[in-house]
Amino acid sequence: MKKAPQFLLPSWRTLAFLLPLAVGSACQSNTSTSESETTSADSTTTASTDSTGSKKYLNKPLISDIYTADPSAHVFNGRIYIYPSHDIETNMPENDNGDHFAMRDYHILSMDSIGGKVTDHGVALDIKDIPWAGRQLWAPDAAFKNGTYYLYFPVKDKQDIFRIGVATSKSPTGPFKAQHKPMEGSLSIDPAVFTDTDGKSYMYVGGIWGGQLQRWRTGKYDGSKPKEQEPAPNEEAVGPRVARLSNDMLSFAEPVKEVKIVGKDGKPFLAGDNKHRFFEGGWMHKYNGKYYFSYSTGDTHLLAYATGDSPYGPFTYQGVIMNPVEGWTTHHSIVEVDGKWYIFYHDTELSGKTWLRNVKVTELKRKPDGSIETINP
Ligand code: FUB
Repeated sequence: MKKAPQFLLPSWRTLAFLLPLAVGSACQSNTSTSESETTSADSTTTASTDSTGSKKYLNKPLISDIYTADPSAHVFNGRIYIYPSHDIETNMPENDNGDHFAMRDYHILSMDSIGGKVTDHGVALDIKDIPWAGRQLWAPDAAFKNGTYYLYFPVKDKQDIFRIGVATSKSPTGPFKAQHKPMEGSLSIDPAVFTDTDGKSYMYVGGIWGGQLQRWRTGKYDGSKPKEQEPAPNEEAVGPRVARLSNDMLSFAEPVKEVKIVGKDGKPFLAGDNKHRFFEGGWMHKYNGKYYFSYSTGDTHLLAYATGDSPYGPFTYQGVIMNPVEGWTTHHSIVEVDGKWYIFYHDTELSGKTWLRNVKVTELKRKPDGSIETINP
């Protein structure tokens, strides 16, 4: 995740004006706002405004006393738990590597129902208690198995390489104790753990640009020429990775594999197709026996989804779940609560700053064929 480098700006600006035309006709039943717009100055997106010039948002932030982002939501024992990033102001320069996202701990939020009171359970894991960590605690996820809660987190190690760590607790809200080393074979950012109906758990990971996934194209980390490692626009895009987790949930049971996301023509997306290709923030949910892999398109600021018949894919692109939120990044999770489906997401309503975000939730609606209605946030 990072700001768009200068050489991408012209095509992004063009896309920003075409986007509303491209996606605006999608069915929208919960759309009190019109599409977000892109500022030409910095390629972040801004909320739409009403006739008085006030910004309009579909939902309010869930909490406002701290900044939170990248919400991974789960229902454990009938209560909703949100595992977000905890955004802070560190005055780091805003740059292409996302150095301005210099988070140092996690707070877990919970609520007994959608719309209910949100509790902030305080610090659940601090970077100073992760022996191998260097900097930048980014988007986490969580899982529960065999009486233990697992918190999965990306952080740069002391060599400045993003790895995935795991920490455990007997409580969904922590405190969590980190393992002494990162997960062997782990890479990049944005872990999302999905447990299938047969009890097997899988982790999806990855993010390009500041998330470093392109540096692993040869199978080994190569940070020597980060820009050149990105595929050319006419080459196949870099895909997210997946691996089944071991029964103890602390390691991978197999080598990580690349996930293929293909168009309706069955062909993988090209790196230059930035309205469709994977960028970061993957999430898996299962609905009516189908696997729904959703993700951020990064520099086009969309949440998109693709479906398949196996947790490994391939996944065929289906459409846009959410149009751009205010801010550069967009990140989400999808969870069923009491028979309805919800999407947790973030924007920058409280601060107006791309690195100080706030989490939100809204209902996710589907058509009878299982396709997801596009949300205008
Ligand atoms: O919060 C830091 C990064 O921003 C996340 O890892 C990305 O998904 C993006 O939301």
